[in-house]
Amino acid sequence: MRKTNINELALFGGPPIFNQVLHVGRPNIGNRQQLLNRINDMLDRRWLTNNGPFVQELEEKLAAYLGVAHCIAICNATVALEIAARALGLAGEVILPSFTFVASAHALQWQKITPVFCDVDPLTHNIDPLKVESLITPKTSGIMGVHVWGRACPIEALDEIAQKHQLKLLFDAAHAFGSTHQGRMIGGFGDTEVFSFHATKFFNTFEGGAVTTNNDDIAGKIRRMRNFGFAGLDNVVDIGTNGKMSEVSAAMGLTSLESLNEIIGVNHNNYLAYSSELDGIPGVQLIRYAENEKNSYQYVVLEIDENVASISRDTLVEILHAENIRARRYFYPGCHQMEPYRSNFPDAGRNLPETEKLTLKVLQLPTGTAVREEEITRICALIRFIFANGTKIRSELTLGI
Ligand code: T4K
Repeated sequence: MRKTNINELALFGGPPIFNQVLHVGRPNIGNRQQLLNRINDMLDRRWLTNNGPFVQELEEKLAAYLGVAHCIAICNATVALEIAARALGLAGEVILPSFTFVASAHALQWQKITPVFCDVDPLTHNIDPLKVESLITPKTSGIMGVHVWGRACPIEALDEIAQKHQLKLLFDAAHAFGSTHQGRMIGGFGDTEVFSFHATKFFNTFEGGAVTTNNDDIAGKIRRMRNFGFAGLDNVVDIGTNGKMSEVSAAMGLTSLESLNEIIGVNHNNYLAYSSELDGIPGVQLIRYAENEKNSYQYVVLEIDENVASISRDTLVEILHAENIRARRYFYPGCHQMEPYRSNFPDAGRNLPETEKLTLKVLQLPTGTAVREEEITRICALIRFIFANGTKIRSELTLGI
């Protein structure tokens, strides 16, 4: 049902446009029978975890797909970041953007490494390399770039700074599985890169992640650290943790991999539908992915300029939630506004003006194989209706207070 009057909006008491909630991050499920077959094999083998055959097969296939020498599967990306940081010997301070999921900062802080937040380029949403150098101190040991929305962050510029100051360079590539940078797959840049295969990512292993690297020594360390530091049956050579991926997760990964192109195709079509149907709304922009690079299109991101658009991002989110469209506000409010960083660095916001603006502008819309094109058409028609009636909606909200 299309809304023709603002009183029909669910926020004002009308029925929601969808009966069931549409989520951002609804998991993509590959071929169910293939997955069940693999789980049967796994049960027959009675090999459930600890570097089992599915994990090894997944690692080989991922390394080949990414064109990288080593891929080490881990139980999730947060632990993978922790292990990568430790394997690289990071300590003291590490520079990273505040505009990222809080796991990027927590993975450092968890090991008593201080995250130093850098501002972003408002055009790319990625770390601004021009602002990195001024944050380097004698305590800095590394830089963590984040490929936000799967769009490569400024790899060459960060690499140049890292080399000049002898810093380690790692990338949080949680969003960037399947993305390229100048035609090369993300995964082989810097000292290490870290992927997330969480259920909400377009390619998932239920929970999971991986570290990739072309460096044999680092790969060896990460393999040991993932398994308590064991270098042989009874020989522990280093501090380690339990970062192992289970066989059932790897079975899901192998199955997801078989549907990878199909899932990316659906995401791409969804992205194109959103782009054309939301085109031309004043103050509203869908972020664009370069056509000459690969991307998974798993994030449909709207940027709303409150000075031009008829309503704010937060009002739009409130209206959409009432209609059962669970749009998200990644990454609001920015890591520096979350604990313990907010208390540790109360003045951080002063150096992060672009981050602070960006966190108030962006939202993500549902996509993936769980969303039908007809649903996207209805979401877009609703969004157009909301912006066309923004002034009336605002005054109705003010009157209702
Ligand atoms: N670095 C970056 C840049 C990241 O974005 C992330 C994770 C990481 C590192 C760490 O990766 P992992 O350690 O997680 O591997 C979600 C995800 O949990 C998180 O993985 C992701 N980034 C982040 C951007 O989003 P939440 O707290 O928003 O998740 P949640 O539970 O609200 O789920 C999101 C939506 O998905 C909900 O609307 C419901 C839906 N959903 C979720 C699950 C798990 C389903 O429909 N089915 C499901 O099974 O963090």
